[in-house]
Amino acid sequence: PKTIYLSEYQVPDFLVDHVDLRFELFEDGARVHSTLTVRRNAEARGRAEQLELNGDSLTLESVHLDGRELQAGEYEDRGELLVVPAVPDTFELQVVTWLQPHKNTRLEGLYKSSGMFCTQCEAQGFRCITFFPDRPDVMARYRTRIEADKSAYPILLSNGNDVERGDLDGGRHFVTWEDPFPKPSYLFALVAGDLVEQKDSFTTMSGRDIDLRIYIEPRNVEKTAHAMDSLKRAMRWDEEVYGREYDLDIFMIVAVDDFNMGAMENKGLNIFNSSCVLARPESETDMAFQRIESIVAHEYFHNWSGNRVTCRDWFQLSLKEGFTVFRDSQFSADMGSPTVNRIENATLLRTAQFAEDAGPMAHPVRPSSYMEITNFYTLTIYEKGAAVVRMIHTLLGPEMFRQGSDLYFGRHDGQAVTTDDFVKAMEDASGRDLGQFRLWYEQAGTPELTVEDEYDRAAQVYRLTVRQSIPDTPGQTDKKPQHIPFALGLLDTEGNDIPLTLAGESGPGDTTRVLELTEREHVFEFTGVASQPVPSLLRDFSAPVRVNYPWNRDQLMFLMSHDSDGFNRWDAGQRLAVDVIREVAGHAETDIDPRLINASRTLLNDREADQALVAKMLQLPSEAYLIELSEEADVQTIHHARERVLKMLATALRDDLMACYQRQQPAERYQVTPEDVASRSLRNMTLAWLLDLGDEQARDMALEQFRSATNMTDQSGALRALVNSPFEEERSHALDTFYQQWHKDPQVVEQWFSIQASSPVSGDLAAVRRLLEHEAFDWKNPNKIRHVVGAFAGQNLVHFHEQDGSGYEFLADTIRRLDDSNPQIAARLTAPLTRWRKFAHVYSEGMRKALESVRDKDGLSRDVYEVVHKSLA
Ligand code: DPP
Ligand code: ZN
Repeated sequence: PKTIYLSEYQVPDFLVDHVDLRFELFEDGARVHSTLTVRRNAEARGRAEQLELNGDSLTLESVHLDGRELQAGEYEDRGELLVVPAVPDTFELQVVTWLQPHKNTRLEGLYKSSGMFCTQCEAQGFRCITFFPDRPDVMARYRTRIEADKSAYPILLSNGNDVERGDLDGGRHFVTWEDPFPKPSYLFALVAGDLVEQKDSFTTMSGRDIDLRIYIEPRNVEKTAHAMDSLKRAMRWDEEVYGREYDLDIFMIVAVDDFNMGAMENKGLNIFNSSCVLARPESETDMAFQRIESIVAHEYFHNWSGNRVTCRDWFQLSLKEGFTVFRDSQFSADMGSPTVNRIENATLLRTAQFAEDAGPMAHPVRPSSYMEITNFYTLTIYEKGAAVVRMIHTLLGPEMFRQGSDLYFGRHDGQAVTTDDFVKAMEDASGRDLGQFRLWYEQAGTPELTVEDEYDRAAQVYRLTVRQSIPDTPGQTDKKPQHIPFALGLLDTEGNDIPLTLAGESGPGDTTRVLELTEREHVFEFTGVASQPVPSLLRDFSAPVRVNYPWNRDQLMFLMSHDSDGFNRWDAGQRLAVDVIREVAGHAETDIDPRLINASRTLLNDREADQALVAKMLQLPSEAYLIELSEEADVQTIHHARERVLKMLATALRDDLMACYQRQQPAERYQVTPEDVASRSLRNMTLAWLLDLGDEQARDMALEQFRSATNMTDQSGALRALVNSPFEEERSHALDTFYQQWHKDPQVVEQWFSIQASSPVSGDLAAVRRLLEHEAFDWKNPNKIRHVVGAFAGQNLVHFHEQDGSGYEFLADTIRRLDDSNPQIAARLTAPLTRWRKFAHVYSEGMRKALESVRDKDGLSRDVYEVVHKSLA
């Protein structure tokens, strides 16, 4: 496979102004008639004579140039490229292709899922539909006519507004859609199926009425209300916070069961993985409700940050994804608990993105090369990209940031632009110099801050020395220091914030200050500090960096109870727990520090504190995070140390846990408020801890909760606790009952799969193999694969990392098997193996061998090839 470089970017030789598509859909295939209005790009004049169009897996039937059919020899079909050697400056090109959507298991381009036709074109799926300059800087207006059997496919959808419909011979019908906004081909979409329509409406800030529709299979009619509400909230929020109004008269969402990603922001016709849009309290958990709210918002927000202003090339992917994730997380924070939202974002970054940034696939937020672009839909592009936008927001402040975003949208509406254009708009609006800040887009790797302090009692001066360094990553060494907003506060002996005054400043300043780090080393002197303070560093996780400072356990306890910054209260607790787990790791006789027990007891009994934060603070750091923090991770030791701390805590706190459980009575009516979510989370966490002990009273409580639950959060919470308990009989009985109750609902069955595949108690490899044989498992459905194989390799670390290497071999087999049918999913599943260098030798050897066995497969896809070769390099 070929590597593509950002430095080789050239403007397109030809532009397409208009695309006219006609789809004839049949059971055994689809014929696509495409008519392109093409002109030579003035900016590329003098370069190419010939027209080159991308294609992938297409059967070409005919080519017409300005109405004349081209003969063999007048064009060349090279499979991935259609070349027409001699073309005039402007012309009309008509191409007819034949596809087989029912055989499309890659789920890119046009395919069938549960009897409906649907599309996925990002990043390069449009070329699986017809020959086209399939790159985001070619923006055209589309008119799409869909023809299909009327009874099997009564609903025919595409982007824009429906302008014409009618009946055809042979029981067929057609609908024509016209999208007035020029768009890149990756935003094209088509759906045809026997779907039910749920309608609502929204009045925009300028008083226009928008028709909102969600299309689902009939069995899902009860599951759309939450997505519809989320959509309306997102539409209102984007008007209020960003001044962005929806532009078409109709906005549609379609739910699809087989989907490689979470969802897709196609213009006016968003297509969603069912698991990211459908929910009702009885069958979906709080987590699903929250995920849906944020993804519906995310895709909607793309209408401006992505569709109206799009990416020039795929190296700029974070232009739309980083910004849109930032927007959706601002939205979620406004809808729920901002602190919890911050904790969740930071957790994802610190466990998964930091690991990616330290691994063989590390890349900058704006990569400089790739082989297969679908491998770059990463946590770095999305989450670190969002953190970078958040830092601009922090540096500029909300008002300037809004002026910057207004300028960006106004200046680039209808254009395909770069991350640099985004930063430039922020600079121009604010007058700030973000020159050095741009390194965040160019340099990979997680910056590390090492902080030292010194207190001069006589002078009442507190001196803080901050050094930054950025580790080497593949292809990048000796990095320049970055511009880092470093928010901090200082706590006095009472636990109050000290107003901060830097040397040379007059008068006391704010209690949280954002220091700007730009050099390798800074010394900050705070004056008028009356006693030795405890520093609260990187408040609200103001930058995606690691911070090293030698807090002792008493200081961490102090921060846990006094820090005015909720995020750092939580983080202090995490640091304390990490420290305690590390202390007992490999030492079976060591008792755990009573301070951790006391801190947890205080939290469990604290009814005044924000319960959402309490629920988060009680969770021990995950195994994945502990691995990320280790030099040479020993998974088994980490797992057993964490388990032992959990058991000792649960033993010491049994009565407090019982009391806390009893206090969390289910609400009358299910609501996804931060308070109710926190209460259910506490309820299920305390239950899980107690069951982990093998407590019989807790077992009965779990059985009762399982039987009487009126929502899925409580029912699956009880099921999970039982599955992870030593009570074998109750476990298998609960699993059977649950399956009988829910086997008709694929989304619940996914939960049932993942609870088993991720169980550190019962989810060993043999159990996982049995799940693959289960009647409900389907190798063609990405969600099923993710919930069994993905859950096992990604969450069930103790079993995946069995020292005999069986877990690795199993994953390698799975990747080889999926490489032919769905390379995107195969490449995604490879991620856990790519981190092999992070692990102790007993693990890393087996992981490397497994990667090699994938590498040696014949006909490896470009997707998997890139991941495996980079990992072994
Ligand atoms: N562009 C999609 C999203 O992140 C992913 N395909 O919204
Ligand atoms: Zn997105």
